Amino acid sequence: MLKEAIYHRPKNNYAYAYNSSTLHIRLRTKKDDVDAVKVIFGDPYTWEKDIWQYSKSLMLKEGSDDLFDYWLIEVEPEFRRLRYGFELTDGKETLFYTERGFYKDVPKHTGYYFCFPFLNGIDVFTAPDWVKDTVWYQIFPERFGNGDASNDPSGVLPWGSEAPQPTSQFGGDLQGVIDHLDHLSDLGINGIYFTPIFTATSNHKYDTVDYFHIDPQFGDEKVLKQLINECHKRGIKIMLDAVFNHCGYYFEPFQDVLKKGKDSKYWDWFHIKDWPIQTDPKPNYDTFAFTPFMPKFNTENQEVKEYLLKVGTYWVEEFDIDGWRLDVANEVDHSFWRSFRSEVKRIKPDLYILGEIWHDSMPWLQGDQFDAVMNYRFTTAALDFIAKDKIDKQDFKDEVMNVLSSYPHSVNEVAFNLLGSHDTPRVLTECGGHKEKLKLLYALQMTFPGSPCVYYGDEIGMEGDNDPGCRACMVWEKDKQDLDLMHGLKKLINLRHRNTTLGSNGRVVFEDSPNKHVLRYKKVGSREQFLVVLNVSDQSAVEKVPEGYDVWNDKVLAEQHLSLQPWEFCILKLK
Ligand code: ARE
Ligand code: CA
Repeated sequence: MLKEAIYHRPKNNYAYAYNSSTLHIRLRTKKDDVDAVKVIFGDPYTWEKDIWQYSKSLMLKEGSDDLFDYWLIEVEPEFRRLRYGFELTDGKETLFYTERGFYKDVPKHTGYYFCFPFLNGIDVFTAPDWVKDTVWYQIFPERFGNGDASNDPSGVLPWGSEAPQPTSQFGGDLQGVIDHLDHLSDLGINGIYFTPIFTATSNHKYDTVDYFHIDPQFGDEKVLKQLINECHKRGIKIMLDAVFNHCGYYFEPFQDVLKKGKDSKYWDWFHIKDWPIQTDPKPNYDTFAFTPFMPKFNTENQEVKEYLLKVGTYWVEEFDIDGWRLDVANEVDHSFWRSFRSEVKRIKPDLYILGEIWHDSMPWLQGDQFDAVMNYRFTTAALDFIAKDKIDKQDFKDEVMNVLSSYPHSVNEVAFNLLGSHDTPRVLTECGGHKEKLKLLYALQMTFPGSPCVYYGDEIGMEGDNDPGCRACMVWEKDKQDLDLMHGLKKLINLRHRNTTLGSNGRVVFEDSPNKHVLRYKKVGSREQFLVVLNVSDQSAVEKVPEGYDVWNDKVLAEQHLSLQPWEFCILKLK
C-alpha cells in the first residue's frame, strides 16, 4: 500500500455536512492500490467499561482520476458528533489510518482519530433548492434584442450588420429581452443571467459609473421591473452581474480623487500608490488586470464596504432579483463576501450567489460565501474531449472525477456548468463548426449534475471567436437559425426537467466501453438509474446495453448490442 498517497483532512471536500443530519467522509488512495476501505466511527463520548464503542462500515469507491481512487461514505451520527478513522486492505496487509498516522492495530483511544466536532446546522453549506432544477440562459444585453430604438446610443450600427468590435454599439436593451421571452420559455429556460446592466461607459458595462441605475441605453428601472415581473410569471429567475472588484474610471468617487488627490474623501476607497495619478504606461493604482479604466476598490475600507453592500441589497429588496453573479470574485477579500452573503440572504434566503472563479474554489464554497462558481474546468474538459479531440476519453474521465471529488456533493449539485460565455469563443466555433459535436456536448451538459447555462445564440448555431467575436448580435431571422439544433437542445432540456436524476439528483458513475471513443456513464439516483452513451467519433460503434426505456427516441429497448451512428448518443432509463 502506498501510504504517501493516502490522504484525508476533516472539513472541505473530505469531511463535510451534506445536510443537517448527514456527514460525508471521503478518503483518497493511490489508484488501484487498495481493495477495500472501512470507516471506523463512533460518538467520542460513548464508552463502556473504558472501551470506546465504534462501528465499522464499508466505503464506496466513488471514482478515480489519473493518480487516485476516491472513497466515500455517508454517516448520520446520532449525536451529530463523530470520531473516525479508516481500515484499509490491499489483500496483503491491513492498515489503520488516523489523524496521528498509520497503525497495525486499531487504536483504542478516540484521541487518535479524526474529529468532526459537531454538526452545527448554521455551518452547513446550503444552496437554494431551485438552482439544481434551473437551466440558465446568459444574455449580453447590448446584443440580444433591440426593443426600443429611442434609447439607442449615437453611432449605433444596424443590427447584425457587421462583426462586433471592442467598442461597437448595436442598440440591444431590456425591452428587447421582454419581446423575446417566448423564445426562452419555448426552449425550456427557467433562469436568465445578465452581464452588467448598470450605467457604464463601455458596451459590456463592466466599468460601472452608477450602481443604482440601469444604463439608459438598456432602459430604466421601470423596464427592469416589468422584465422581472414577466419572467417571474413564467417561472424564470433573474440573476444580475455585480462588479464589486472595481468600478469604472468615470465613477464619481474616482473622479473626485482624480480632481482632489489626497484631499478627496474617497482617496482611501481605492489602492492609489502615487500622486499624481497616471494611467500610462501602467496605472499607478490597482486595477482589474492592467486596465486603467477599471480602478480596484479597497473593500477593506468600511465606507466602500457599506456602499457596495447597499448596492447588493438594493436590487434584491427593490427589484426582487433571484441571484447575483460576482465578477472577478476571487480578487475581493473573503471578509467582504461573508458580509455580502449575510446581508443579501437576510432579505432573500434563497438568493443564488455565483462567484466568477475559474480556478479551485473551495475557500469560497464552505457555506459562508458563495453557493457556486462558474465551472470552467468542466467547460475545458468537455471541449478538449468532444470539440477539439485534444484529450482522450480517459483524460476526460480523470479530469471530471478530479473536479467532482474536489468539492462536496452539495456544491457539485449547483455548479454553474457552461460550454462558453462572453469571455470565451462560442462553443460551435470551438467545435470547428461541427454541429454533431455540439449536440453531444449539449447531451453531456444536460445530463450532468449542476446548473447548466446556454450562452445566447448558441442554441441556434451562432459562431464567434474570443471576445469581441463571441458577442455578435442575436440572429432572429428564422431562416438563418439552425432550428434542428435548437429543437434537439429543447428536447434535452425538457428531458432534464422531467427526470431530475439526469440532472443533479443523479450521481455520475463512469462505465467502461470496449470502444475507444464511446463515453458511458450511469446517472444513479435514489430510486432510478439512467445510462448515457455518447459516441464521440465519426465511426459507428456497437455497445452492449441493458433493457430500458430510450427516452430520447421514446421507445422500449430490449437488452441488446446497440448500434450507434457516428456522433450519436443514447439516453436510457434503466429497468
Ligand atoms: C478588453 C478587451 C480584451 C482585452 C482586455 C485587455 O475586450 O480583448 O484582452 O480588454 O485588458 C470586461 C470586458 C472585456 C474587457 C475587460 C477589460 O468584458 O471585454 O476586455 O473588461 O476591460 C480573468 C479573470 C476573470 C475575468 C477574465 C476576463 O479572472 O475575472 O479574466 N472575467 C470578468 C468578466 C469579463 C470582464 C471582467 C472580468 C472585468 O467576465 O467579461 O471583462 O470586469 C484563464 C485565467 C482566468 C482568466 C481567464 C480569461 O483561464 O485562469 O483567471 O479570467 O483565463 O482570461
Ligand atoms: Ca435600443
